[in-house]
Formats: sequence, C-alpha cells, structure tokens
Amino acid sequence: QTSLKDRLAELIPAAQSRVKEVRAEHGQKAFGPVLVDQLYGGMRGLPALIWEGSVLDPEEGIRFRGKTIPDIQAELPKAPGGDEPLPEGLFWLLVTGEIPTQDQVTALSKDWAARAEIPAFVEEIIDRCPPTLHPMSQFSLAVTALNHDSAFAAAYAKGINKKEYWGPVFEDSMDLIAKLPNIAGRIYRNVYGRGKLPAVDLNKDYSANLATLLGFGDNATFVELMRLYITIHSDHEGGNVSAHTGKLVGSALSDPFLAFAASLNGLAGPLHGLANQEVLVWLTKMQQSLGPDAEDDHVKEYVWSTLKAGQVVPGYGHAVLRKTDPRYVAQRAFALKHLPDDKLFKLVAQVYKLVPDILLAAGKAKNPWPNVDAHSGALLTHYGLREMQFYTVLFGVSRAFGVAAQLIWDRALGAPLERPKSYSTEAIARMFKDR
Ligand code: FAM
Repeated sequence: QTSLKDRLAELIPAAQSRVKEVRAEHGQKAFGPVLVDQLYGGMRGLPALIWEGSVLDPEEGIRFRGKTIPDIQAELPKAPGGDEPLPEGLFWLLVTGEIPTQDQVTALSKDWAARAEIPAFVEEIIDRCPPTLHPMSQFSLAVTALNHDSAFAAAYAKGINKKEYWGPVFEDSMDLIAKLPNIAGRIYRNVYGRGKLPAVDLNKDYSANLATLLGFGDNATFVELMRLYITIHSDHEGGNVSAHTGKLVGSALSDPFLAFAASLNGLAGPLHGLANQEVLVWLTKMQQSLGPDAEDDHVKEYVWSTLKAGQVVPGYGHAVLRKTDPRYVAQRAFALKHLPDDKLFKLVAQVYKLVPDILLAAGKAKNPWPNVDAHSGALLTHYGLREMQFYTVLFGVSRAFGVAAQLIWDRALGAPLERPKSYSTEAIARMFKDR
C-alpha cells in the first residue's frame, strides 16, 4: 500500500497546476476594499491567506478538506473496538484530501511510534525546568531545541533545490508530531510528580501512546477521548493565531520545529489556546463561590460580575464563528454518552444555557456562543487529568497536525515569504485627508 509520503508526491504536481490555473484566471481580480478599521482591528475578515486543508464557515464551523466533524467521525478509520476517529487518519486527510485505509493509518501509527524518541539533551532541558515554569513555556523550549536535528535545516545548509523543500519539511513534520507525546508526557510527569515515563509501544496508535505517557493509558474511554480531542483541535483554517504564526515563520524557511514552537507561543495566549485552562479556572472559582448545584440566578450574577470586572467569559465568543462551535457539540455528545451525570459537565451545560443571553444583553461580543475551549477541560477533569495549567499542552499536541500539514503544502506550492504592509496613524491621516 502507498505510504503517505509517496501519495503526497503523486498529488503535488496536480495541486501545483491547479494553483497555476486558478491564478492565471483570477490572479488579477480583487476582493472587496480593505478598510482602515481592519488595520486597527486585527485584520478581521481580511482575505490574506491560502490554506487547502480546512476552511471555517461562520455559521457552520470547520470543514477539514470539505468534511464536517460528523463526516469525519463517520468516515475516518477507528481503532479496533473504538468509536472515535484516529488522528492519524485526520492527518492523512489534511495532507492528501483523501480518506486513508485502515492499513495506511496503522502504518502511520507505527511510523510515528518509531520516531517518538527525543534526544537526551532535550530531556535534560525539560528536566531542568522548575515546576513553576508554565508547561506551555517548557513545551515551546523543547520543540525549539528539536531544531538540532532538523532535516530541512541540514538540507538547506547543503544547498537544496527549492523544488525539493517539501521532502525534508515532510520528514521534520513527521518527527515533530511523533515526538510530542514524549515531550508532553515528560513535562506532565515532571511538573505533577507522576514518576518515570513508560516506553512508547510500537504497536499502539498515537492517542493510546499519548494516554499511556500521561499515565491514563489503562482507561480505554480516556484513550477514546484523546482520539476525539486530537482530531477536533488539529486545524481551524489558516488565520487563527497558532496556524497563522506557524505559516508566517515557516515562510522565512525556518524549519517546522522553529515554526511550530512559534505557534505554541501564540497558542499560550489566554484569548487563544490558553482559554481551555482559563475556562476551568473560571468554573472552579465559580463553584467555590456558589457551591455545588448553583441556582441559575446565582450563575447569571456570577457571569455578570465577570463582565463588570472587565474580564472576558472564557470559552465563549470567536473571531469568525457566529454559532455554537461544532467542536463544542462533538465534546458535548461524548459527555452525554460517557459521563452524563458528571457534576462539572452539568455546570458546563448550565453555563451554556445561560451565558449566550447574557453576552447578547451585554451587547459587545459578536458571537455569544461557546467555542472548543468551553467544554474540553471538563472532559479531562472527569478522567483525572485535573491539572488545568497542562490543558493547552494537549491543545498544542493536536494543533501540530494542522500546522505541520500547512508547512508541507506551503513548501510544495512554493509559498513565498509573507510580508504585509504596515502604516503609521499619521501616514493614514495624510493618505485619506482629502478622500
Ligand atoms: N466575554 C466577554 N467579552 C467578550 C467575549 C467574551 N467571551 N468575546 C468577545 N468579547 C468582547 C471583546 O473583548 C470585545 O470587547 P472590546 O470592544 O472591549 O475589546 C468585543 O466583545 C467585540 O469582540 P468580538 O469582535 O466579538 O471578538 P474578537 O473577534 O475580538 O475576539 C475572542 C474573539 C475569541 C478573542 C473573544 O471572543 C474572546 O476573548 N473570548 C474569550 C476567550 C476565548 O474563549 N478564547 C478562545 C477562542 C478559541 F477559539 C481558541 O482560539 N481556542
């Protein structure tokens, strides 16, 4: 059967001609005007990037190569006896646009398990970190250090032809994804005192190995949660902070380790990936203040007090979505199936019932509905992964799938250095004073 790299090599020429064809026909056509406010407002809605792997519709949510999360859950291969899609299949889909066979997915699991080892000096870097250094900072340090063995950096130093860039970027991307469970597992065990890391099992799938490295491998339902979790957090079109950062840094021909470490530093922001930690911090503080089984009115008061304090309600709102995030819906379905009576799940559901009306009444948030982060911590807590400062590391493990797929295709399609234009306010005032 065809390997992922061979299938990709077969697909690249057709993709290159398709881009050429579309650019020949439409290259000189314009989107709408760019408004001055978009330069001050974080480029909301600004057409600026190309990414083939996923597109985000504000009403419908994410589609991975045209497939919704329910499509993915129905069509992607599962583990024997499992119900959730294998992330190996999602990566194959992001890279090729095709659904892989069970054997192709198994081959990917084995390939990643075989590449999982991290260099001893990287283990020492992680071990030297004080437990008070945030897990995301430890994560980004370790990923940056993997640059030491980058195939792309070595090939570039030797003078690789730009037509071949995608090959070593593919190899680095496979190594990157493969090494994250050992890095994440080591950080978790160091910071939370869970003792020595077990060896990666060459016959287990990616999520099963990740669960084992975290110390939850004997819980089959947690392993299933990891499969769903990694699949739905992997990619969310090209403009979100972590995907966009990876793309930008990769456009300078920084290798995938340097590019993804940059992505992680963006993901560590409270308005982006760190929100999954902030949601649990917020829910826990609410439970401490209101007690268990709080009345709706008390929860409403608490939400208003958050807003009045000039803070955001974490896990709600989105820069593009204008409906409940289908990644939230998928997690809710998992909770209804596996932990319907969990106390924290009930609080998440109660908040879902109450917060949108409050955000609408407050009148500022363009999207009052929950995003992916509003639900994820409650699921992890249920299985005993209570350390909320670690949650974004898991988000980061998953997001590597999307960022790596994008870096491979950017090099395959010859994406140039990204360099948008910036203006000063005075320059804008001068430019527009007579218009
Ligand atoms: N709670 C309170 N205020 C909110 C809000 C929320 N959940 N979401 C938006 N707003 C405010 C926002 O702060 C802004 O206020 P100011 O005018 O005072 O600056 C106003 O509403 C308009 O913002 P917007 O246009 O609706 O949202 P943005 O596109 O600027 O920002 C988010 C999008 C996600 C940063 C914003 O919704 C937010 O801060 N949410 C809470 C943090 C969070 O859950 N982030 C995770 C997002 C998730 F998708 C991810 O990346 N993992």
